[in-house]
Amino acid sequence: MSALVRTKSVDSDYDHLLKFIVLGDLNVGKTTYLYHFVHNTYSNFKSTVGIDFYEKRVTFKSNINIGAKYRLKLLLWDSAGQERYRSLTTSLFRDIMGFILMFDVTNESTFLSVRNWITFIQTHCYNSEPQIILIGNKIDADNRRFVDTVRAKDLADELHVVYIETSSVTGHNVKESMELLIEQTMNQMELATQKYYKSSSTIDIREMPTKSKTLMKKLYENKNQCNC
Ligand SMILES: Nc1nc2c(ncn2[C@@H]2O[C@H](COP(=O)(O)OP(=O)(O)O)[C@@H](O)[C@H]2O)c(=O)[nH]1
Ligand SMILES: [Mg+2]
Repeated sequence: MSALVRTKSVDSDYDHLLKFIVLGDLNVGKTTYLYHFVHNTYSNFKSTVGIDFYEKRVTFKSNINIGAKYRLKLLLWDSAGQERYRSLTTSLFRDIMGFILMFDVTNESTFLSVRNWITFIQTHCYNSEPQIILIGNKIDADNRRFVDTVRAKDLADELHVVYIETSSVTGHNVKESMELLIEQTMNQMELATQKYYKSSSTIDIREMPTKSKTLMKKLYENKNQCNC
């Protein structure tokens, strides 16, 4: 089963486990962004050494299974930047479902690295359609801005990813950008799950997301009743 349809065991206290990673050059604000999202406040960190992760629980209202609400456990991987992406452990990428690719709007070279990061993700990610959000961070430092919104948006369009501007200091769009990645990932996961069970002639209820079990069971029964 792909990472996208992997879900919790029956007794755990969440419905889905989502693994995201924040990538980008050194000092773009990755650690500050994650800290702000998890703790809802700003803290000035020292640069990350190696890779670490944060955990956060959120609830999510499904767009696909209308009325369904899921308890999500987010595992948010932080990473060191610079050219060290080459040495990032690629096995980590196996389960990553969503990527936050960050650059610093006050530092052009971090913007110019975005293409390299995209290539890196495409090369190492096991999911053929990874969910990626491009973030231009540090918009509070507007007087030092080097990369304007239009230019960043053009690149995002070309790369077929969503572009959002944030400030990890003020918290502007921090929650919103993470919520968008969650939504994109959950939509993709639920659609893949539906497709999987619709096309399956046999069904193993133990493999289903608990919250979707009743719904999927109904779907499967309807499918069996259908003559088409
Ligand atoms: N002005 C401003 N500074 C930021 C922002 N985000 C991070 N920083 C600062 O940029 C520096 C590097 O941040 P850090 O999170 O360690 O970057 P990382 O190497 O990508 O993890 C720190 O001094 C942060 O306080 C932001 O949104 N605005
Ligand atoms: Mg860091």
